[in-house]
Amino acid sequence: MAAEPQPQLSEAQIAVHWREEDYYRPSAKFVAQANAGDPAIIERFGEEHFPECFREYADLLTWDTYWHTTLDTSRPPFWKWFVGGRLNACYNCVDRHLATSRNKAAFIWVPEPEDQDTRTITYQELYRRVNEFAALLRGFGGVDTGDRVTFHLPMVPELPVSMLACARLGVIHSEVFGGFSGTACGDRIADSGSRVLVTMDGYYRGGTLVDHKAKADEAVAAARKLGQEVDKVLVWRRHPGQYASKSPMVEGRDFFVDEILADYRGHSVEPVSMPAEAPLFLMYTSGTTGRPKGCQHSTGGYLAYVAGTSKYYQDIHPEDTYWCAADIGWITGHSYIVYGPLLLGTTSVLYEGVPTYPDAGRCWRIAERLGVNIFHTAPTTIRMLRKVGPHEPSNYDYHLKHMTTVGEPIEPEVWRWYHDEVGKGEAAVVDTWWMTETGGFLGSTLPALQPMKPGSCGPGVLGIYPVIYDEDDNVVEAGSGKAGNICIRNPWPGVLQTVWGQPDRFVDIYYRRYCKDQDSTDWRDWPFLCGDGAVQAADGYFRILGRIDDVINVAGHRLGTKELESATLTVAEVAEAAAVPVMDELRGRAVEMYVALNPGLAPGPEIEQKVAAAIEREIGKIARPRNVWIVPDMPKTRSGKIMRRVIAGISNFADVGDVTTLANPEIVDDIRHHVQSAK
Ligand code: 6R9
Repeated sequence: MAAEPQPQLSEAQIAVHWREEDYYRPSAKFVAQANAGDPAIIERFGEEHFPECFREYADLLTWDTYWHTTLDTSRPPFWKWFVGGRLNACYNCVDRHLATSRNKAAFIWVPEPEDQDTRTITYQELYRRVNEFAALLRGFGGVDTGDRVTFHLPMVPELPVSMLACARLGVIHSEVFGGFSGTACGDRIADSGSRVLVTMDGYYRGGTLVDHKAKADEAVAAARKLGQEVDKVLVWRRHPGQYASKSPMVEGRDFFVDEILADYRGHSVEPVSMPAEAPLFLMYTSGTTGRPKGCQHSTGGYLAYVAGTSKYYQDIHPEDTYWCAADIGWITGHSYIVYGPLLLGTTSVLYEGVPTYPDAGRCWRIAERLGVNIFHTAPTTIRMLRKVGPHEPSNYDYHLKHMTTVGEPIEPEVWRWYHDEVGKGEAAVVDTWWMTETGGFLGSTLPALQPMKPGSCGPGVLGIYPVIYDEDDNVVEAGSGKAGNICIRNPWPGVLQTVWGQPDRFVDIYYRRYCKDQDSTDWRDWPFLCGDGAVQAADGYFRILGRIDDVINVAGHRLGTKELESATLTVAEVAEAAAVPVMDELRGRAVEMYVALNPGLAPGPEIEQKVAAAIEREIGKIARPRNVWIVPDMPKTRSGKIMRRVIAGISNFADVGDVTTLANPEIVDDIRHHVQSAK
């Protein structure tokens, strides 16, 4: 197998200059009620207590069999947590709350459009629905423990129901973000080897009922091309009894879940007791090369980690009304909409729609009406809300004790708006830095114990010991003002177990760069490469500078430049393609595509349209480029590599850096003239 190219920090990332921000402190009222209010917790998770400190997280779960070994490091970096332990994820999220909270809301679903009633799903109802769907999956779907099932579902209660039903059976779920295209879904079906696809006929987005089932047909066809047959497509209906899609149901393959469920009414399924190390789910994400990778998360370690971080960093108590306005199709939704909050037995808001539809007050009306007291969202949403309604929150009577941000660096100015306007100056804010691979938070502040600093996520979270290395493997000291590659020195229970089906790639991507000794079974020799550039201030707080690999983070979604370029190359006229990020006021980054055409073809708007359409088809609307630039040639090194750094410089009106190593330096001015005069 070809070695994974190792990412490099860009020059712009190495030379960072910024002003240190002032600290903010939470209110005495918040501190008094916080789950982590005693500084002794920081001592308990000190390095000298590793790995046993994580027992405190695992003790938040109910185990069928207690584990005998907290951490097994015998086969690095395939760490094993809580070895010997057995448990069931669904039992922990649902069944165990019935004794005390049977009729408490697990989810309050807020559908679109706004005039539709909210729906409360109690723990009892969740239990019933999960059992029935688990019985259907086993009986009708023919799936069993260890099989994979792919979901392509939007923000509806049927998504957590489907996840928990799989978890009950020990079936590995793989949810593909509903906004991704059918083709993208098909790739993931094939990679995971799923024979069952669970989808929905339609869902509401910005007030209209979107036809979603059509994507299932594309997904099945795309999977077939890659050699994977889908036997059954299970279609939930947004309005049971009515079909919201124009796509025909395929006889013998497609089934309406609401019809089949009639045979499983009242059925229950024993939760399957799984080893702690059994995979719970796959979550695909983009990386430097090739196809998206299926990050495999464990049952025991992952659940312990999300329970602990939800309790101490999200400060979730069972009596809270918690709203994470992210999508479940993103790791944030798995960890901090579904598993973490349910493990703690709280009430969560699940929102189908767009935060700014029909107007800038929608979120604040929901918060007011439902009494939301914890709010979690991404900088891209915060920027959007600020733009459309900077003073809107003050029109509503809601009070948040705690707020979170995740997914991208947040500009201090935007952070302050979030704190002052959305939080009304009353809420503690945590900036949580982490990634799909890590299961839960890596860097943040304990809200009652560590002050907030706009623009910085904070120190490593409990039990996480980060380190920054430079390109020559030296440790970059805190307070040096230098940036480097941020790594985590130790294993932790939430870290991915492997890349599904590609263990060598897993080792290569995350551990090869800074491994000190490949033969060592000492975890200290195996730092985990996070993939971000970062700087550590003298106070120990980290400021994250963005991805160092070829990933463009658009509104919190990781898009691989390779995937964008492959999609572009499906257009027959295109000879070469390069994707670069440009600054975008709302979405953080947007994509611009540069394409060179096959000889003899003339540029024109039809080709630009075709490129945009191809990207939308292969990846999804989220990836649609802001501009498609048709250029006579790409700037290339003498070895033929396209110099994206140069193109990105042009797109952003920035310095393109040194071009002396280019094989065709004259092209730079040509492209600059063409692009900058058109912008
Ligand atoms: C959870 C999630 C991961 C990448 C990550 C980093 C960026 C996430 C951040 C942040 C600055 C934060 N990122 N949280 N950057 N501050 N608080 O986002 O997972 O979709 O895999 O993205 O997002 O660059 O490497 P994922």
